[in-house]
Formats: sequence, structure tokens, C-alpha cells
Amino acid sequence: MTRLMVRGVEIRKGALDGPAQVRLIDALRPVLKAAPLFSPVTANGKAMSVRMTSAGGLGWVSDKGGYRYQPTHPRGSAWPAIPDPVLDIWRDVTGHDRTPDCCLINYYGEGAKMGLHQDRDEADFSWPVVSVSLGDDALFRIGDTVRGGKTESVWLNSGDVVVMGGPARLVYHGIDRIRFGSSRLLPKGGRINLTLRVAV
Ligand code: MD6
Ligand code: FE
Repeated sequence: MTRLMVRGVEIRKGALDGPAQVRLIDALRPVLKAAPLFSPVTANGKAMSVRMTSAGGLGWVSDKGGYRYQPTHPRGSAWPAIPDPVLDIWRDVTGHDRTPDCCLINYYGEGAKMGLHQDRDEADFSWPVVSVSLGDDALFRIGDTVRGGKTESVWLNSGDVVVMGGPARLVYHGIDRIRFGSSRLLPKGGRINLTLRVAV
């Protein structure tokens, strides 16, 4: 594993080896079955190209009513528990025993991307946000804590772990594009990104 620091964000390249990535996908399969991916709509009525779901006590949703953490999937059921291998990564990386409230699961199919944003719907920014990349390569753009600042981009590969904490907790970031079909981890291609957050 090599540690890269990009604008204060820690990128652990190759943090998870192939078998660990397969174990994660296996652990996510029942989660996706219990809480199917859905296409969130932003407050201005546009559908996001990324499909989402969550695990944990709280999930992140966005719809006409705005975006928020809530205890149920849009279909009304409680979110499934965060799988143990995912919690192990959180503990490993943060050293904290407090488990995250939310594991947001983002799926990028061909052409999907995510605009520059800050993760600021959580109550306490002293907790880091930890993310795990699985599947296709993605071009991750990292900016400043204010909109419009200088940005730097880095390719995230399957098995990379990103830690956004400390002074970089509120930097703008997004995914410009993925290289669809670059990985064979997911049978139908695409990319899964998990983000672990303490929300309340
Ligand atoms: C993605 N990641 O990798 C989008 N947020 O698909 C994020 O939005 C993100 O990687 C907070 C912390 C780490 C991240
Ligand atoms: Fe984010």
C-alpha cells in the first residue's frame, strides 16, 4: 500500500487486495438485495446519474423534499446493517470503536459521474469520512474548502481507500468520469463507492 496526500486528503492506494475486494462484494450482495439501488433526484428535480442505497442506522436520501439522513429506504424498510468487513475497514483506518451510522453505497454505471460537492450533512465534522472504491477506475477531483478554488485530480482504482478528515474534511470533491469496463470485479461492470460516515 502507498499513501498519497492530495490537498489534505489521504489516499491509500491498494489498501485492499483482490480477495478482500471479493469479500466486500460478497458481503454487499445481500445488502443490495434488501435495499435496492435507486436513482436519487436532486432538490432541483434532476435525476443523479449515480444510483444509491445505504446500510446502517441511517441512510442518505435526496428527493423533492431535499437531502437528508433518514432511518428508512425510500420504499419504507429499515436499512440493512453495515457488513462486518466494511466496519473492519473503518476501525482499521480511523482507530475508532464508534461505528459509523451510515454506509452510503454509490453505483456508477457507464457514463455516471458525481459533481463537486462537500459532505456536510453530518452533525460533527471532527469525524472523518472514509471511502472505499470497488470496480472500475474513477477520476476523483479534489478542490478546496471553498467553491471555485484550485483542484487536483487522481485516479482511484479498485481497492483504494480515501480518508477525508481533519482540515480536509470539508473540501469539495467529485467524480468526473469512470473508465467503464476497466475492472472485472463487478460482473456487469461499473464502480461501487462506499462512504462511511458518523452522521449524528
Ligand atoms: C466517489 N466519493 O468516490 C465519491 N466523499 O464515488 C465521495 O463523494 C467521498 O470519496 C467523502 C469522502 C470520501 C469520498
Ligand atoms: Fe463525498
